Amino acid sequence: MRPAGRRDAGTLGLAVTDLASLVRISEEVRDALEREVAVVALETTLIAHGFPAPDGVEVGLEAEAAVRAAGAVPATVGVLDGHVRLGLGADELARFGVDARKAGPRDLAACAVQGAVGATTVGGTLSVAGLVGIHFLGTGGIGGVHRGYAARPDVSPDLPALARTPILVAASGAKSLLDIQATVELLETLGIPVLGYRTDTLPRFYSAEGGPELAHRVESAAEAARIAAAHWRLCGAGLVLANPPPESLDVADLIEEGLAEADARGVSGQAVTPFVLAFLHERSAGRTLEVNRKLVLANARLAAEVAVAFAAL
Ligand code: PSU
Ligand code: MN
Repeated sequence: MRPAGRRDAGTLGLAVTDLASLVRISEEVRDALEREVAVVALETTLIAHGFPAPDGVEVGLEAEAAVRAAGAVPATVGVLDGHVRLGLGADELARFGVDARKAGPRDLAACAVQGAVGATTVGGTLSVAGLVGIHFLGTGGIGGVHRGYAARPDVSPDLPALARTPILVAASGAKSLLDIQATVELLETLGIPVLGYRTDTLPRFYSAEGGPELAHRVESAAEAARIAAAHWRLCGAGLVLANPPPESLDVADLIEEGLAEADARGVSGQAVTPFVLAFLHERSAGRTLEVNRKLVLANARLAAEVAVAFAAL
């Protein structure tokens, strides 16, 4: 096979970008998609960079178990051995360590062609899941608008990915270190509904209270599924189902400190989140880690419940 991307007159590179050779779907996920049963996509950035090793891999496996317990099939997404993959085995999950590249939508192709391990963010996972018609994703928190965006427009590609992909994402709001109000504004601009799951305000990741008011509240997974179905029928794309963390922790001051420390050390761009999360985990003596783990599992379970309710519509 010629190197991907090289083209000659006749083919314009089409042969080497054949979808089936680029995207590999596990047998379990393929079977679930064919039978139209509930499938929930899970990301790998939080496995590789959201938790210190080996916790990340454990959380990934527990999230898969939570999806199964709710009656859905997990499709963990990542880039491995030259392929964009949906559905990973335990040995494969274990390869998403700290050396994995963080893979947003812009990074998928380069990771695949270069044979790198690509840990997909919410945005990267949405891009891949959308390709095969998966409609649900569970994660910790989505990316959004970073603080200080007026000086440097650091806005997560998770938002434009949500704006173009018809997938409901269950999350405990946005990442804790963001400008939450600006993130809510941009979600509205992009036409992305945020449904509070039994809450009137957007959860602030580690803490359930104190976030901005939401326009919409739902009381059940079935209600969320019906709104998602109607949204897609009306040609809408992504939605966020905002699920308060099962256990609430106020770490606003520590986040300020972590961001200042990142700035002082010249950490920027994609490296900021992993840096600040590690800082929080360390300075809270592991308490942020515990809450983070619990909310990831709760969101995986909720995404699965909505997927199951949607399949029954
Ligand atoms: N929230 C967390 N931990 C994480 C992330 C979010 O608490 O590791 C990851 C998710 O994968 C999310 C990504 O999609 O960070 C967004 O990163 P960025 O802002 O660079 O797009
Ligand atoms: Mn960014």
